[in-house]
Amino acid sequence: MSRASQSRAVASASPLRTVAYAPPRVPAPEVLARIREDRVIADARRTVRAFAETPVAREVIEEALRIAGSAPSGAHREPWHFVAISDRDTKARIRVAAEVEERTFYETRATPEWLEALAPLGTDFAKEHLTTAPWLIVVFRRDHDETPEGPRKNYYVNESVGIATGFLIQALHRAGLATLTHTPAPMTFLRELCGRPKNEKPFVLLPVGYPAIDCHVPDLKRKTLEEISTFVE
Ligand code: IYR
Repeated sequence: MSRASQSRAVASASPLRTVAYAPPRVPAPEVLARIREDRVIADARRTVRAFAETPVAREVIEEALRIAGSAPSGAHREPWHFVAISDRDTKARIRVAAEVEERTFYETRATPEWLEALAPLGTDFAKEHLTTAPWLIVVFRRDHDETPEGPRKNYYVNESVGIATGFLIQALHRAGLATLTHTPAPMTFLRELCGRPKNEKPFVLLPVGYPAIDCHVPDLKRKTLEEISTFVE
């Protein structure tokens, strides 16, 4: 298709109906206090590897997934799907499959440099959290959608699904729940275990629950604002 006929095709697509958007303004004197409050909450979040078995209501997970689904996405394609698992057998099967992959990662696939980077975290192939956490959320990415007219490509899928996952992690944290951003590699086994179609690829696996009573986390320091930002004013 020539450029001219391409732009004609675009021009003929009907524009989206618009609606007024006027969210309530935070009064100016309150803006800083509000964002600081949020920052303190966000800063208290820690990735957790030891979960309590305490149940978490399905409705809580549903609300968190609605928040994740509110993320911006390329061309508003919403190229994600979330599988939330509390079923014990399914969690056990995921654990077995993940540990097989992780064992080969730690024993053969990881480079010495990577193992050195992980050493301070003390991680190994054993993934107990996959069976102790009350929920596992598997985030899938859709590089294309299957439509009655055939496959339809999605755009900025990595960015979109990454942002949605960030929303999800932060929403769960604000509800007092901990997550682990877990990426067993390769994760292909998750598609089959979750019964998802071929156009979906596992993006990340998040165990979700309350931290175990005796949960400890590494005493990490975050980079300072000066280290992570530059202002051009
Ligand atoms: N997927 C492995 C290894 C791992 C990799 C990174 I990067 C981490 O921050 C933590 C672990 C595992 O889950 O053990």
